[in-house]
Amino acid sequence: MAREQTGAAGRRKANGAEAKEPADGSGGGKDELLKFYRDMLLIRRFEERAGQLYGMGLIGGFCHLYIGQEAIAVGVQSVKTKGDQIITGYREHGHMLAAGMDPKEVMAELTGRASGVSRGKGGSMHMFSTAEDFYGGHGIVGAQVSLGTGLAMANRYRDDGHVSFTYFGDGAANQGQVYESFNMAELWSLPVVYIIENNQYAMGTAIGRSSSETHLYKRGASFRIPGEEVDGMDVLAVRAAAGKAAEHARSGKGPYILEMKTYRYRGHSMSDPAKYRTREEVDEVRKTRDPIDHVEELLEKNKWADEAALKAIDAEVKRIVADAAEFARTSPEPDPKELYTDVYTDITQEASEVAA
Ligand SMILES: Cc1ncc(C[n+]2csc(CCOP(=O)(O)OP(=O)(O)O)c2C)c(N)n1
Ligand SMILES: [Mg+2]
Repeated sequence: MAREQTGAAGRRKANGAEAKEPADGSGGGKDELLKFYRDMLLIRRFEERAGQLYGMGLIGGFCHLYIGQEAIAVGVQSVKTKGDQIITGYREHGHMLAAGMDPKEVMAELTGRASGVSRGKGGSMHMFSTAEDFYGGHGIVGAQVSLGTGLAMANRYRDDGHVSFTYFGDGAANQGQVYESFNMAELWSLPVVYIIENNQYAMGTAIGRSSSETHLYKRGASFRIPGEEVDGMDVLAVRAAAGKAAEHARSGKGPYILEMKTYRYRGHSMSDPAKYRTREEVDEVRKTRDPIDHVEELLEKNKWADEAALKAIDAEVKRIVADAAEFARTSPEPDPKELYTDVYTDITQEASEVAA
């Protein structure tokens, strides 16, 4: 198939071994694996199309693609229950699709249309949907970590059993507010799972050039927060680790850190000189560690899907993405009056509701 990897055979050859069996207790039954496959493929195809629309000048501003990292959002959010919150940075399209948001609304937000999830006013980096428990979409590196910790504090205050899934990158892991948040989260046993998407680079800076401790799962040690390194290219490993971490947080034991080892195939954003890594490095990961190839192998090995079945899923996904792109291209732009909506919350209204 013509997506950004060379096919399951390439991975098997490069590894010199058969694909792993689903690990005990991590799920990986037929239906679940097919769903993971479809959900990851949807993200990849969506992102490929977003890249094309950007090239055609239909998307303005910044745009950061999630290609290569699909197993993380899909695996983590498979353990989410309704009411658990998701919050992340600007590389966010995949998290929204994995949250079940309508690809049409996400694509229309990218093209700045009124039918976009943030009514065309947020763009790629600032999408938001409390209906889907999605709290952004943040352009300030690391800021979502404090906000996600605040969401967990609200959960604790309401004692509602919900968990905040707070994602951030390897670059964000060096921000000061992350550690203030860690301290409070452990001190008050807040139900938050910190998911560090370590894709090895912060813009053009390799992690080894900017971090004295590159094993980011250890970063909570001085706050007594447990941490674990996870193969972020293996959706079953992600799902298993996320399930364990969420259970820890939900049962009142406080925060948990998951360092997901992953890789982004595309540039940091749509303009990236790509001088900081070699073509061979990128190709090697695509060939040997691709998260979609991995599930494809498992499905074929277990005889849960043959080539025709996988092609049918791809065709369905492509249709969804084509419809989303068409919707995003043809929907009207927001009315200029929208400049004045959603700017402030009407606190007088809220206060009168509380009083009543
Ligand atoms: C506070 C702040 N500093 C710097 C930037 C510029 N900036 C945007 S993305 C980025 C790199 C972040 O890398 P990482 O956290 O690894 O996330 P990734 O892009 O790899 O997903 C930087 C430095 C910013 N947006 N906010
Ligand atoms: Mg990074």
